[in-house]
Amino acid sequence: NSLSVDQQARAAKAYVFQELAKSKQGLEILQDKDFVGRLDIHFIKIFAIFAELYGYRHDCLDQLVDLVTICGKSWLERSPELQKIDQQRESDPQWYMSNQMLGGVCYVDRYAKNLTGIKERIPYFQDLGLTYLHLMPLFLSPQPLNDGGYAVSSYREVQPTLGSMEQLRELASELRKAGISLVLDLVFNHTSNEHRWARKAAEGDPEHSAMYWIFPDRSVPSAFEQTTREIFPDDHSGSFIQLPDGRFVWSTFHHFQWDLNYSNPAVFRAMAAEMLYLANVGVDFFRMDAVAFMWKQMNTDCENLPEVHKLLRAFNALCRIAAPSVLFKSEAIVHPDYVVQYIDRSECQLSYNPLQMALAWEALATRDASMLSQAIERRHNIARDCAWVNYVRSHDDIGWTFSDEDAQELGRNGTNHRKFLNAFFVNRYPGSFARGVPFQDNPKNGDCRISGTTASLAGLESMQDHAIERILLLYSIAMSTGGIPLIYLGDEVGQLNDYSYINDAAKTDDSRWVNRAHYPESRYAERHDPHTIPGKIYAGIRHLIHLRKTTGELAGGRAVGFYTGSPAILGYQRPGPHSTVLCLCNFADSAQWIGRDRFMRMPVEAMDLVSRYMINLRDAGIELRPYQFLWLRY
Ligand code: OTU
Repeated sequence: NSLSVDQQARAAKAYVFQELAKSKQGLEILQDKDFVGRLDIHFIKIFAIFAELYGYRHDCLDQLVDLVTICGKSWLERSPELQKIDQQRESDPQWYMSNQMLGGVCYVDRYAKNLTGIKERIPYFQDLGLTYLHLMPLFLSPQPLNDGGYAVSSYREVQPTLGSMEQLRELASELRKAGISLVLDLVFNHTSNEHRWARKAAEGDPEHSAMYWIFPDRSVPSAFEQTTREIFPDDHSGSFIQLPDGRFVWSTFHHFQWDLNYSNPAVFRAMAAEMLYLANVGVDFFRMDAVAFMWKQMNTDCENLPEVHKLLRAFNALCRIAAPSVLFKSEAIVHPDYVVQYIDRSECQLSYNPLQMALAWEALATRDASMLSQAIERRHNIARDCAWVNYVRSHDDIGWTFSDEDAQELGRNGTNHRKFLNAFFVNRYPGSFARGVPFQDNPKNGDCRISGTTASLAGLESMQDHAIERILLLYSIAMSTGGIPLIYLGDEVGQLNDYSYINDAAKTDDSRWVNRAHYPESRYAERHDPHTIPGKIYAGIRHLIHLRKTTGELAGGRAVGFYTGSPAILGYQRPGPHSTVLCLCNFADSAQWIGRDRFMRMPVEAMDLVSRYMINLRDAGIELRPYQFLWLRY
């Protein structure tokens, strides 16, 4: 106890090494210089976290021995191809900050039927310019209810209708050859009720019961529920569901998704093994699903607790040792103060940018970019060498996760404003162009979120003027604020809402399926015809991609605000080493002016990269057409 963490870590490492040396495999691990070198650097982090979370347990050190063994085995099994990538990326650690980066995301079954179909689409992905492909969860899961794959029954088996693990491995390698990184979900917070661990727990096996939060009666669950939030109230109220044997199990999301109990080090160890297994299949980025919920503590809301960060840091350190090129993307769709807490080189290097996403839609609804502008100035710049993943739409709902305090400063009441936004996006507000669908409308507390595709929310479904311009405006922002832009595939041809989910018993209660449409064959077929709507959108998106990839200033993540003096016009600057790009976006459906005084101390003229025209900044100011955006280099 009187020893420093450093000294304790050294003693612990000596113990771990001594235990490893007892087996043939352990000796083999210890002989791998690269591995031991990285272990030397990162062991202390893992040890310190283990000691904090699990130090009270008599078996803490033996758990560590097991963990290091898992890491060592995994490293020895890592293919030469992946080890080469590890090396390359270690010598270029900021590779993902490049303006060449461009993401795409799709469902395997809906977009391409199966893994073979995805492989056949690689030429399209390459042609589009993707360097990052997120495939929605493709693991074995219960049928037909599986939350779009987020109820995982085995992290080591692909859902048979999609293909096999061998095919996934092959796909990862084909993608790599095409310059595309593979992104897969690590559904860390829960497993399905059909996972082997869950089945054993349901049978009453004590060791497996201890992997979940299972209680014999309602007393502890009810105490927890005093302070937890209902996430999917349409599925069940509260945070627990009852098992057939009368016990209660924690399930934050659906009743078939059971939360793992990370206060048990066996769970940490088991999930570490699953993670490293997938890393060796060839995953480049793990999308860390629903991280906010991974730790529970009585009398708290059980979201974003400090222990979650410790867990993520420990998992990250394991990758640094056993799969050094693998990086994490945080999926925390929560209050912006919490979102940033996950972003750190030693935690999650990437993070979704839910605030920018939601506020871009907010600005379209209000024709006022003040909140978005405030967010870019105040909340955009993040930890060094970390990147936002900027998206317009995802497979999920839109939650209005802005900070009430930020809104208040601009004279908006958060609660009322969310009510307005929900009404606007489900077309219950006069003049709305949006055709969204409510998600998890909770009458108990007034919570509600919005489902719908980019095109339907932007006015294409209701055939309103400017729909295409609105789509391109939002994508222009995702492409240029810094970090990695992510295209929800189908958006590039104006995918509309798909209401067929209503007739499917397994989907009808989850409106997010409206924005999880099948591959829009006919729209893709029209994409090269500039007279069609898909053709116009596609050409616009292609142009944006080209601009992004040829504009060096867009690399990295730093953005600087720019006050335009017009609430409808958003301004932000992307400084490069030699020149700066000033982006201006008009959110109004009428022309808007920026006065010449806003451009004082700037050059007289600047090139608009979007139109290739020289624009005079100082004569009379600038007029922007409805929904026009300019990228001015000066
Ligand atoms: C994620 O989203 C996934 O993106 C969803 O598709 C899953 O249903 C869910 O986890 C469970 O696996 O509530 O509405 O950040 O907002 O993690 C989406 C907290 C969700 C949650 C987020 C979750």
